[in-house]
Amino acid sequence: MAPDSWTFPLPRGRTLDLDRRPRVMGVLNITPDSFSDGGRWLEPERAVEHALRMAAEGADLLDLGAESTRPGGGVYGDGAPDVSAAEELDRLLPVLESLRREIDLPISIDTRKGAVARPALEAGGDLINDVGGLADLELVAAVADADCPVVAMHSRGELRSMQRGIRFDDVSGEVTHELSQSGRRAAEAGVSEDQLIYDPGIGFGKTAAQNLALLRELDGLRALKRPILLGASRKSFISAVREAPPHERLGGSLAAAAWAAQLGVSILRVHDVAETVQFLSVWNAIDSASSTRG
Ligand code: HH2
Repeated sequence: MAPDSWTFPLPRGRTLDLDRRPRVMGVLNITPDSFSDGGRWLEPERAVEHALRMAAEGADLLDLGAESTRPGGGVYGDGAPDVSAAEELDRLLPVLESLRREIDLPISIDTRKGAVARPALEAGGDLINDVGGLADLELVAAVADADCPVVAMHSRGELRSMQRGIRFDDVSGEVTHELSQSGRRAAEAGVSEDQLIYDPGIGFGKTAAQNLALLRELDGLRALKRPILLGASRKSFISAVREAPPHERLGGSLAAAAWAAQLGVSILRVHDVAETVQFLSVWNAIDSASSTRG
């Protein structure tokens, strides 16, 4: 197999095939308070409808989250309140179960808790997306037992205060190093390296300037030799460059997507699926167009 392509086995004999061309992961926030679309998809029928729309628009996988993780100490005040595992499951499971009956797309579960990850994998989830960077050993054990892919996202400190007192001397180098440490800890708990997808964690414990530097130096994460997922969609660093509310950050989100595509990111986690799919289709078509020069 080419060194820059990866095949992840999924339940029911399916696979998730990744390479250095971005796949599109559509975000479904089943929450009352997500930073860009809180409350829009809290009702299960509306959530399922929105997920099916993203699938029809060309999403390659879906990411279902039932807890907002907007960080505290910066633009989001105290950040998102804690949500119990029981409440997360109450929001998540009806949507997950009904989607699983309707579509075959890989479904990722965006959670920091093993107590959510395990039942969600049993109810039809295919992979875990952990913004906690594999800190919860119960989550790591659930991933090891299910032998499923897992996204390990970089963050530092507690969600409630991580936007305070931030310091990096070399943001890309430090993020890469800390991600490799998360991978090593997970390996000690039985997760194989083949299960890992890494994410630099744009907006989590980083200033706007550090987010921009991290994007610029994203190819430093290639040292991890694993696929990279990027979640830059609608994030506040876009507004630090040119002020706009979250639902008016499509242009900035696509700029980040273009940059990531150029650097070989494997998955883009986005809110605006149709626009990102169109953008990537044209980007790929230009990239592979035949030259008419003699
Ligand atoms: N960002 C958010 C949530 N989950 N997962 C990964 N792997 N990478 C990210 O960058 C990432 C993520 C935050 O975005 P959103 O889900 O729209 O907001 P909220 O956390 O407020 O629900």
